[in-house]
Amino acid sequence: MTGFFERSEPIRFEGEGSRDPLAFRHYDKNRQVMGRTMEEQLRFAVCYWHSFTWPGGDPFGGETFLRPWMHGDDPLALAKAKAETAFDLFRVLDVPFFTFHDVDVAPEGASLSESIDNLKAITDLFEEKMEREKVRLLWGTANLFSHRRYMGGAATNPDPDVFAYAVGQVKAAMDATHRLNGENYVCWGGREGYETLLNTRMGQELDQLGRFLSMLVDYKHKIGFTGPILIEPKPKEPTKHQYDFDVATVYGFLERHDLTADVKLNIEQNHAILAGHSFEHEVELAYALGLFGSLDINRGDDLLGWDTDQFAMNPKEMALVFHEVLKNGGFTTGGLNFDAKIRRQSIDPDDLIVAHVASMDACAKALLAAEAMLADKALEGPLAERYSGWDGAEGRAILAGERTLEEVAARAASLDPQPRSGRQELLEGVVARYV
Ligand code: XLS
Ligand code: NI
Ligand code: NI
Repeated sequence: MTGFFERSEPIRFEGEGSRDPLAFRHYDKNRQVMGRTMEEQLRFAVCYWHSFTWPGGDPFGGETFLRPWMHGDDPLALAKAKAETAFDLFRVLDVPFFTFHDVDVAPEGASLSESIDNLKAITDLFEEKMEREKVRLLWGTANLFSHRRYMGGAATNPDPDVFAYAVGQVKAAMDATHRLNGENYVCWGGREGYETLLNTRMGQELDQLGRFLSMLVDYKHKIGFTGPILIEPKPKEPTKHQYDFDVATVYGFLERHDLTADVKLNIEQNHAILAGHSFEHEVELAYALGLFGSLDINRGDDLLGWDTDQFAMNPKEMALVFHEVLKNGGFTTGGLNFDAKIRRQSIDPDDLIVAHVASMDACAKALLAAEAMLADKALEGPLAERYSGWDGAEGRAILAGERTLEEVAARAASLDPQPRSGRQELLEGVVARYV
């Protein structure tokens, strides 16, 4: 332990009566939920960037956190100190996974090859620490948006040399993820979008993005990386228009480039809201299109129109999402990544622990509500009844493509269908009973 956190023992489950902010009231990792332990169902991951790399700045003021590993002359030594603290947190939270961008964990060097060497040094360290702490990598990714070279995009940059640099970086991040047995590899579009159409060839940029992703898929097969690549849709921020706008848009893009077998989606709550959808909408659509992969768990502020990345504390919304995930058999390679940051004023080391504990508990509570709703068929029952007509011979024949327009029209002549209530308030009441 580095001593950054006062506490070194793992947080324990104490049950609902506990008032200790450093104890779990719902997250009982060994409890069985639909055939798996809670730990296996939720697959929590701590993210490196918000918890260890973000200094607490906002557009109007700088750093508030003053973390010891952010100040000093030897960047690689600082990166190692940061890793020590990160693994301290993983142990205290007793989470099974973590996630990172290349630049979160290793300093950028003066050249690409120096950056790659730094990443290798940290990968060595991670390998040892992961073995000792029994923490696994949910996914790795490359930061292709912070450095000024990427201000006009990475894969969608007008300059093919920037595209090449991004390829160099993404290859190294994929190699590191593969070496650490990462279960997925994530591509968030970063600055793949535009500020103004006046300087943008949209069609060309989309073709570049397609090439980039296709090359990455080929490479993944070449090195034997078996996990999926996950695109993370987001409609805006930092660019005015991000190409990976939402689930539906990415679906079209993947279909066009024939990538749906290898590329799935990492869906984030705050991004869903920014796109004008609900979190559960994006999750349900991803399942419906066969693209569900993993979740970035956080929440936006209802009154602010940007990606505030607050810790998820909203059991009702999450219960509906987990209802969908459990209904579909639970996560495969995916999990719940805390893409969430504590607020700028939360400057105490314990704030970092408390935030994760509270959110893990809110997720656990939501998971149990989802389990109960499924066990009682509280939503599935009414849904089955509402669509039961389609289970009949005629409904099935239409869906199977066995009826022509004329045949269906002919049958309509003898019908007089009666409207039936959608029962929305009844169903809202049902959900309210479970959460
Ligand atoms: C930013 C994204 C980012 C990705 C990883 O809005 O959520 O944090 O999850 O690049
Ligand atoms: Ni995210
Ligand atoms: Ni985000």
